[in-house]
Amino acid sequence: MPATGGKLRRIAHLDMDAFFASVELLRYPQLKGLPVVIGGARRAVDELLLQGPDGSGGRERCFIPVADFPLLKDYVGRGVITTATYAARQFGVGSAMGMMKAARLCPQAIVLPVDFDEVRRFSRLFKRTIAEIAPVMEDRGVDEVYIDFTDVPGGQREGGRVLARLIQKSIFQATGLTCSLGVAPNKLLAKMASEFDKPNGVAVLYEHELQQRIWPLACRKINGIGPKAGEKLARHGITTIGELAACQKDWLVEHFGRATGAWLHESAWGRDSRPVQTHSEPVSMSRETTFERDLHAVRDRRELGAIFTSLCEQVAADLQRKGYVGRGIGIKLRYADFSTVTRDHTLAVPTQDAAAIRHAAGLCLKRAPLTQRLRLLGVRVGGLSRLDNGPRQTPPSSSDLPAPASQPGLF
Ligand code: DCP
Ligand code: MG
Repeated sequence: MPATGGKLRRIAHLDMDAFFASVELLRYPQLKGLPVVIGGARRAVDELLLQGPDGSGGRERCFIPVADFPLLKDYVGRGVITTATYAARQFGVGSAMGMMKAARLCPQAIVLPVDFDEVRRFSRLFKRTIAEIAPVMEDRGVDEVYIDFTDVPGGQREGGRVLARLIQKSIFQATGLTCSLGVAPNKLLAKMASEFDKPNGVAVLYEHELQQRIWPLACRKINGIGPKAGEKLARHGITTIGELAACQKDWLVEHFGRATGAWLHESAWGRDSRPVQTHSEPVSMSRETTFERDLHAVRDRRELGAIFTSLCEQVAADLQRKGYVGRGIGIKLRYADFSTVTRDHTLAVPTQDAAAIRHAAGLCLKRAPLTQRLRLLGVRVGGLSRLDNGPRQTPPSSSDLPAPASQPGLF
């Protein structure tokens, strides 16, 4: 699509490589090149490592011998892997995989917990570095952004490759971290292209390459086609983007509804006119945790209650730090059999208060089945508005106050 002044519209998607794991490697450089997975709880590992085997303490992180790091085969906790280094991925280990399964695939992998403060610090740093070079940048979360290259000096050279390499180099100098970019005519294609040459790669994609480079990919590679839509397409025999492109638009509208059907059609043909938005507001904030063992709503009430309260406090702290209030309080429960339910409650007055969130989340919980054991609990606050220009926060009315601590059958 031609942009103003006869220039081609060039949009980049940048995604950090193995982000949480790479951040850990910065402080433990002795682990470079080794299989490392991120998951589990922070403090215990840190303290053990810094103390050393004899408990004498005071060790510098970069001098801790590799042999002292905890291995996946010895990991006793549960939960899923957040991410893995590329060395670990060679063993088939990856994001969202259960720790137990990962331990079978790569028992010798070193396991480290995530440090969110550190991750956030590097997230800010790499985004600031980009913004100094190319100011039209859209923040898409902790490790990815879209950048409009169209009017940036060098943004048109070699289809954007020159500017992409400059950004990579600048980020590496500022942080020691690598990233990958896709540069394409729009956000949809750039997002797909940024995966082409991971890690530390740049992929430049032109409109005329759609058939050759995009159509062979699985439909799920289109950002927005999730597992459910992917399965539904597969049931109709559509697995690649090329097969999706071959579908009549009317047929897609008939089976997926007007908006989704039209969007599927446009996406398969590589069309996307969304601008790169420099100011985006978060839709929701959430915290969740997988328990060390499955917990029962009645028998483990005290433990669950404490975790539940802590999650509400964490979400409240996130809202307060970022200056948001929200009205839509939601919970997520995952049962021992991995089935998942969510429940929501809308508050009359938006809040960022932990007790008000806890109370509303408690009301949600009353409406959820609690006969099976639980493996995961999550708390979410949606319907956000900024505290400075949104509705002012008022003290909670008596009906918004937390319920008495113990209620039969509920934690
Ligand atoms: N993350 C997470 N939960 C997930 C997936 C990812 O908390 N289910 C975190 C850990 C990742 C970070 O977000 O480090 C970025 O996610 P990516 O999907 O970009 O994965 P990585 O950056 O780790 O690897 P890649 O090199 O494939 O981008
Ligand atoms: Mg990434």
